[in-house]
Amino acid sequence: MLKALIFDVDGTLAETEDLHRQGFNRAFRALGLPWYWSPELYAELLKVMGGKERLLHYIERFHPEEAAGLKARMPEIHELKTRSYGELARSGGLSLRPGVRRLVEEARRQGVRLAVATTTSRPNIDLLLELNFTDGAQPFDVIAAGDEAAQKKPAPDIFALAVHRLGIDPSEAIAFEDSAAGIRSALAAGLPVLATRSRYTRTHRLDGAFSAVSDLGEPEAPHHHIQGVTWPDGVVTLDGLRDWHAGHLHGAA
Ligand code: XBP
Ligand code: MG
Repeated sequence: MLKALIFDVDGTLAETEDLHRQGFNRAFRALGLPWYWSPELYAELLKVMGGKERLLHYIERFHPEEAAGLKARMPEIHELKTRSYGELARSGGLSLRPGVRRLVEEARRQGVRLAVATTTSRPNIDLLLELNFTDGAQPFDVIAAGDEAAQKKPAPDIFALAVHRLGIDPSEAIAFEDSAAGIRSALAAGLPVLATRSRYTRTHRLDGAFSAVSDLGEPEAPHHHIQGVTWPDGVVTLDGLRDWHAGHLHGAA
C-alpha cells in the first residue's frame, strides 16, 4: 500500500537552484572574493551535491594554490550565502513547481504521509515552506535535510533517514527527484522514483526513474512526458500513483 510521498527540494518542490547560484555570488562579492559562478559553470558544479561540498570542489579545482587559506573561510562563505539566499527568496518569492501543491493537498486529504529528503540546509526548507504554506500548517510530516546525512546524495543516507522517520518500508513510498544524483540516492534507499526534470537538470540522464516528466502537471497545464510510465491528461495524480504503485508492488508494472 502507498503510505508516503518523499520529495526532494531543490529543483523538485521549487526551482531554487538559480537563487542558490545568486546567493553564492552575493557572498563572494561581499567577502571580496573575485569569483563569479555563471549559470553554465553552476550547472557543471551542480554535479557536486551540497553547497559546502560544491564550494570546496570549486576551490580545489579552480584555486588549488590558495586552497588552504580559502578552506578556513568556507563556513563564513557558506553562512553568508545561506543568508543571501534567504534574502533573495523573500524578495523574489519562491513558488512551488506545477502540480506540487495539488498533489500535496491530495495526499493530505487522503491520509498519505509527506516527507522531504534534501541535500540543502534546513533553513532553506523552512523558508520555502514558510513562503508557500502561509496558513502555518506546513504539510510535511518528516523533514530530513542537509548535514543530517553523513553522506550527501547520491548516497542513500538522506532518503533512508526520511523512510526511517516515517516508520515505513521503502516499498511503501514513492520518491520525487529532479537530478541524476537524486535519483541514484532514492534508488539506493530502495525507493521507486518519479523524476520531474528541472532547469538545471536538462542534460541529466534520468535512468532508473520509473517515470520522467517535465513537471507534475496541472489539468489546465499538462506536463511533457519524457520517459517511462505515462499519466492520463499529462497530470500526475495521487490515484494514478496509487494504481502504479499497486501494480509495481505485485510486479505487474
Ligand atoms: C540541492 C543541493 C543543495 C543546494 C544548495 O539539494 O545540492 O546543496 O544546491 O543548498 P536537493 P546548500 O536537490 O537535494 O534539494 O548550499 O544549503 O547545500
Ligand atoms: Mg534536487
